[in-house]
Amino acid sequence: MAKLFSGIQPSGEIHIGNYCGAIRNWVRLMDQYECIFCIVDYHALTAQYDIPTMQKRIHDAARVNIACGIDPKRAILFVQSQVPEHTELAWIFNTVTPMGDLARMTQFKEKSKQNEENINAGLFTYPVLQAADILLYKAGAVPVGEDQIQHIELTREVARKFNARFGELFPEPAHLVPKEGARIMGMDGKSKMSKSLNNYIGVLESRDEVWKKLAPAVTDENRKRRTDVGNPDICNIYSLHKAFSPEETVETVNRECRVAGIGCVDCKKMLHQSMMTTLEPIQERAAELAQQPALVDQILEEGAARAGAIATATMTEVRSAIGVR
Ligand code: AQP
Repeated sequence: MAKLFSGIQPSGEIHIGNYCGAIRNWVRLMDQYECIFCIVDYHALTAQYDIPTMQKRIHDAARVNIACGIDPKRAILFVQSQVPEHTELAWIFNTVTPMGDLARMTQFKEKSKQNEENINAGLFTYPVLQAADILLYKAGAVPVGEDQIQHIELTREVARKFNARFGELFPEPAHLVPKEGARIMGMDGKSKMSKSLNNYIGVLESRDEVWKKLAPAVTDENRKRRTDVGNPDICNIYSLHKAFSPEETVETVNRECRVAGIGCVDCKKMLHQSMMTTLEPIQERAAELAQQPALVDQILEEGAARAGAIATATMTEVRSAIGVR
């Protein structure tokens, strides 16, 4: 079975963008690939973070992933910092990665603008560590949201550069992007939903909390009154319907919005229902797991041991290929 790798940062609450763009797809792909999922805590070091609560965020990220359907019997789930080969391989990859390629990365440019006071070298070489995460397991597939496509392209470039210099060792992994939900926007409809931008709906938020965020959310801004017709094609709420609602509801919304048959509030109420139908079962499982913290720890420990075995084998090959012991 081909290998698949993907990761998520413990940089805050897991939101519906992470769920639609990544985790939901991970769950669907578990039977088709040998799956390796990682809480990438070293990546989260590139932004300012609260040190005392880091372990809680890591644990919560794992818990939410399991609650979303990641099955530790069918997939490896572990924490990046527990397998030190990630950073070891990243250093070696640094030596084959052109600075110019890194400087072109959209995420680096955006995050540099957001954090002018903390443009660190780790933010710049973030995609190199990501290439190491993926290639350490020789993964052929990487399910991600749209924002990460550029980084996976760079991973392929790193694999090519390494293979050309040291011999054919790594595959060139493909990115797998979902048909719907690959780029969930924040409630302003303008910026990507992000943990760090605080414009998100968290997977664990209650019915009331979700409604408080949906109610004022921006829709088609040309639709000023209830009687005006709307254009779903430019409405974030319609995009969210496509990610959460059954086909029948998506069709109704598409049709009725265009003739002012439904208003934006009606449309948001329908979306709210669809979202909670997806989120509430996850929330129930997450609440159960919150009562069993030792179980989550054990899953992560076993995951790190399994991931570590693969990582050790790859690094033996890498060291030999580059001429060190
Ligand atoms: N808005 C989004 N729509 C679709 N997919 C998304 N992903 C993130 N945001 C969206 C996907 O979620 C996976 C994990 O992302 P991450 O935690 O590694 O980092 P990120 O992409 O930087 O996510 P955030 O929420 O924006 O985090 P912060 O604010 O901490 O930087 C990835 O597959 C990503 O594509």
